[in-house]
Amino acid sequence: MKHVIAAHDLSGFGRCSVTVVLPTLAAMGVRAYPLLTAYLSAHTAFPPTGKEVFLDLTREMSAVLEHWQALGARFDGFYSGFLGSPAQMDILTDCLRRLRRPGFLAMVDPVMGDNGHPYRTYTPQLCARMAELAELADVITPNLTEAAILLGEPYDPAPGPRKVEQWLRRLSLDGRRSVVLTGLSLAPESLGAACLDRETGQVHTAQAPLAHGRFSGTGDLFASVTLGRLLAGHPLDRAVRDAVDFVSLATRATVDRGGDPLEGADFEPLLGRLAHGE
Ligand code: PXL
Repeated sequence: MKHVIAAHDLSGFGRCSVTVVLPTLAAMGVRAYPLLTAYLSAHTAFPPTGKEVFLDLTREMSAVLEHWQALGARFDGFYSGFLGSPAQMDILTDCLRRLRRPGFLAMVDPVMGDNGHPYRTYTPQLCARMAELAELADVITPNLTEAAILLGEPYDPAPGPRKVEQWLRRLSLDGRRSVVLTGLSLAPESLGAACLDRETGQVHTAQAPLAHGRFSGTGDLFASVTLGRLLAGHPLDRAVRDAVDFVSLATRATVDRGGDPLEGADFEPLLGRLAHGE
């Protein structure tokens, strides 16, 4: 069994981050150790009410890592997502530098925004530090908004194949890291991803039927499935294909039962399919 540090927030309302990451990786035979960045009463895409709880856990993160070190923990991978403060980037950068060894897999999902806008809690300073953390990753999984922020380019909701390939190559930092560009629609009524595998230098795309609605947490679901497959030894294109298919399945199931996309996708009843490699 692979052991992975999962640095994400815990949001009470709305499925995203650890409430998605832990069950998904568990279903794929990966043991994820939650290193909580923040506790939120609800994820940040809910309409503001003035009653939001945001508990920043930056101080606790260092102490947690020290405790794990004292317990002699050994990790095969690292996966970070939503981060709550610039200081967290320092802690995680330091942690990654210490943990990296041959065979170690570091995935940074540079969670910063969606639909052309940064999330409410993401300042320009936080975005700049996220880019620094992402430089240490073996694989990054930005959506189109995050890719534009990382590259300092204007947001483009519908880039064509040539631009996608250019962006993938630039985001790979000369082939030092693999890149998965998510939330990419290459044909009407379809949604998926494109990836550049640093092992082969090749670009692949994957598309699946689109479910209408702005779903929360699907980036976390997508990255978790991709990571689970990579840790099982599958190549990046297969991992991305499976992630695209699974997110499509879960979001369409949610639409079919009339679920609220803000609450996230109903992925839990489908997790058995991941376990069997379907
Ligand atoms: O799914 C990304 C994410 C994670 N955590 C929190 C969020 C979001 C996106 O809105 O608000 C708290």
